[in-house]
Amino acid sequence: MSNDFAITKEYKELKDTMKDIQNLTIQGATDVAIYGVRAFAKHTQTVPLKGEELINHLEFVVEQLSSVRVTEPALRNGLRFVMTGVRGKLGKENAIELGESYIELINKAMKKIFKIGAERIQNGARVFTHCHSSTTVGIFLEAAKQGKDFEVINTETRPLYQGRKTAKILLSNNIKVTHIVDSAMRWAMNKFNPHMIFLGADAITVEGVALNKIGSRLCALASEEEHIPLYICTPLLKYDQATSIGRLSEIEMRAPFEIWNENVPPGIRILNPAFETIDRRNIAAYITEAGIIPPQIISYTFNGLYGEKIKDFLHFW
Ligand code: RUB
Repeated sequence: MSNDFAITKEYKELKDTMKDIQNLTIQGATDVAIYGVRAFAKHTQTVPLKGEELINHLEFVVEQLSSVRVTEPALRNGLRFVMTGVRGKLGKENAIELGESYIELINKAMKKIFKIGAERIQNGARVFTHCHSSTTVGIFLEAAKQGKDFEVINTETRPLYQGRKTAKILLSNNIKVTHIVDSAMRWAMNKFNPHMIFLGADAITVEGVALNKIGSRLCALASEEEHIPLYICTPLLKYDQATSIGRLSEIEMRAPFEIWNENVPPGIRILNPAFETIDRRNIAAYITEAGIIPPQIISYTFNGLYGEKIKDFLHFW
C-alpha cells in the first residue's frame, strides 16, 4: 500500500491545510497547530487502514505535516499527542476527540496568557511588538477590554507584511498603533521609549531560548541597548522536547520569490530565513499559562504541566 493514501475527502482536506500552512493563509504557530492537528485527527479517524499499516501511514503523514514548517513544535506536540492515543487504548476511533482535547489545551492556555499579559499593561503604556502573534494580539485585546488606554508600536514585517495584520486588528479595536519599517526598530525604541516589548514565539528550546520571526533577535539586541524589558508571550506547548535529547531546533528557509519576484538579476543568491533565536539573556521573562516565568524553568514547567500527556516524542529513540 502506498503511503500517499489519497482516497478520502478528509485526506484531501489535510493536503489543502498543508498548502494553506505553507503559503501562510494559516499563519502563526498557534493557528498552524490548531488547523494542522484538527485536519490530521479527522484524517486519522477516517483512513481505512488498520494495525501496522495504519501506524506506518500515520507516521508518514506526521513527518510530512511537520516538515511543512519545520520551526513549529506546537504542531508536532499536537500530532504526537494524537498519536499517543491512537497507538494506545483509544485507537484511531477517538482521533477527532484527541485532536480537540489538544486544541482545548491550547485555548485554555491562551485565555490565561491574555489575562496575565494584560495585567502587565498599565494605563498610558507604550508596548513594542514585531510580526503577527495571536498571543500578543490577544493580550492587547484583553487589556483594551479592561479599559486600559495604551499604544502599540509595530513593525511591518517584511517580506510578507504580517505586521499589517496586527496593525489592522488593533486599529479595528480602537487601540492606537504606530507602524514602522523593520529596520527602524532601534530608532523607534529610542524615539518612543516603550515600556516593554511583547513578542510571540514559534519554538522554545531546553535552554530557554525562543525562536520567533526573523528580526526578533535584532529587536532583542536593540532592547538591550535601550534598556527595555522583552517578554515572550507563548503557551508552553511550543516547547521543543527534542532539544532535551540533543537535537537542534531547525530554522525554516522560505522561497526567495517572497523577497524578489520580478526582474531578478541572474546569479544573485537570495536567502529568506523565516525565524531566528532570541538569546535567553535578552528575555526578561516568558508570559505563559503557568504565569510569568524565567527562561531557565521552561522545560521543568512544561514537564510538570504536559510531560505525562505529550511524551510520545521519545518513540523514535
Ligand atoms: C509568525 C510569528 C509569530 C509566532 C507566534 O510567523 O513569528 O510571532 O508564530 O504566533 P509566520 P502565535 O508569520 O511566519 O507564521 O502567538 O499566533 O502562536
